[in-house]
Amino acid sequence: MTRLDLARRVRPPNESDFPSPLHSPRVASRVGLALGVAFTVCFVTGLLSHLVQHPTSWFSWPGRPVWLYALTQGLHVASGIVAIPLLGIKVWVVSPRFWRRPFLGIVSVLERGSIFVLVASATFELATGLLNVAEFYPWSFFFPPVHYAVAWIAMGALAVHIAVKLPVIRDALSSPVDRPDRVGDPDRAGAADRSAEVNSSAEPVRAGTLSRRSLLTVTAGAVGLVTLATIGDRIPALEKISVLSQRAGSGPQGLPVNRSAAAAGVRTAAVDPAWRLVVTGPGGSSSFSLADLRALPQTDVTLPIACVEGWSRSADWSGVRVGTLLSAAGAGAGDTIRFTSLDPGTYGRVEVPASVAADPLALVALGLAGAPLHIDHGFPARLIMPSRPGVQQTKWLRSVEVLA
Ligand SMILES: Nc1nc2c(c(=O)[nH]1)N[C@H]1C(S)=C(S)[C@@H](COP(=O)(O)O)O[C@H]1N2
Ligand SMILES: [Mo]
Repeated sequence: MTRLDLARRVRPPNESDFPSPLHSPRVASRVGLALGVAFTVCFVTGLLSHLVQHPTSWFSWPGRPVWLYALTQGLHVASGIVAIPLLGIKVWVVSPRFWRRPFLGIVSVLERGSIFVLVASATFELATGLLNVAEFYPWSFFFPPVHYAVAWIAMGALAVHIAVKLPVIRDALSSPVDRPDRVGDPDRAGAADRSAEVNSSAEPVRAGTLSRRSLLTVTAGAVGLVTLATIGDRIPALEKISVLSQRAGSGPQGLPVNRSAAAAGVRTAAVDPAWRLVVTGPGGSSSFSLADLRALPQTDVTLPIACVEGWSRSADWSGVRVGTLLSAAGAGAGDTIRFTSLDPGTYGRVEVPASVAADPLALVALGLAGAPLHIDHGFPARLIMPSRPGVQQTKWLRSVEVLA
């Protein structure tokens, strides 16, 4: 074999090296439609979660129904999880096009550039989201702002991609998936056998290969499977079949624990008899021992913990209404309330609008499931509010401050 022969043999592939009829815009557009829906649900619910945690003047998040945040965040994680197999299959279906010549030229560069940005940012979002759910952080940046920023890049690239492809998408979606791609179809992937296909009513299926419909069925099956494997994080009744669910099994008092008292370094401080809850506002400052808090009127509420990682569990809490403490401290409707924990970590300080903290269902909880809080659930006192992210339900409370 001459050198020239060898060079020819190891040439980069051509689009026509992938003759399978599965590499068709009719398949790509259908998988793409499902992926577009998943990305949109994921983006909108992620945006909501961001706004809930970063209040702005034009946005307020309702406290009812109390499970609303559990629902939107559950959808966020569930839609991200189904997007993983969808993205993999979509990229495989269109992959022969990556080898189309010419590589250069303004349209080609724009089109491929946007697809590159889309695939890279979407992969980054799905990978970091999944690792975050698994509480594995093999990176040095703080997850939420980066995940949030890259989401905008992905959605921007998705908008460009859909705009560029709209004629192809319309055409591909408006005809049966098994219909052969038209001769000269600019988005036809495999170039082989065109003449043979024109007059036949369905794409020829070679022995041992999947039909397009079967590929779509397999795709739907993959989506169903990953959903069932993880849905127990959100629906306790399905925990048994959810083999991949992160929170299967439960922590003390029937509720999972993300960060234990030992991990937060508060084991000693939390059980110190000198512990006081200090409440400060324009009306002055008061401090409450656990006995003082127990002597105040007690309220029972049933509210879910809805972790940003997608798991949620409902529980019965009892304690003192935050609103009772706030009116004594002289909080006004437009104030911000800061809750501080003994835990010096990221979730040891929470700020919410006074209207959220004064919700009649928002408690400084002292009890859970009919017993005093387990230390891992925030003994002696923790915050629990309706329809708020788990990261804001701070445990091992130390102080409540009214910030004007
Ligand atoms: N002080 C403090 N409070 C915290 C956390 C924390 O790390 N430190 N984790 C939060 C998170 S992420 C969640 S989901 C809930 C979980 O509450 P649980 O452990 O009682 O189930 O607690 C929240 N409260
Ligand atoms: Mo969480």
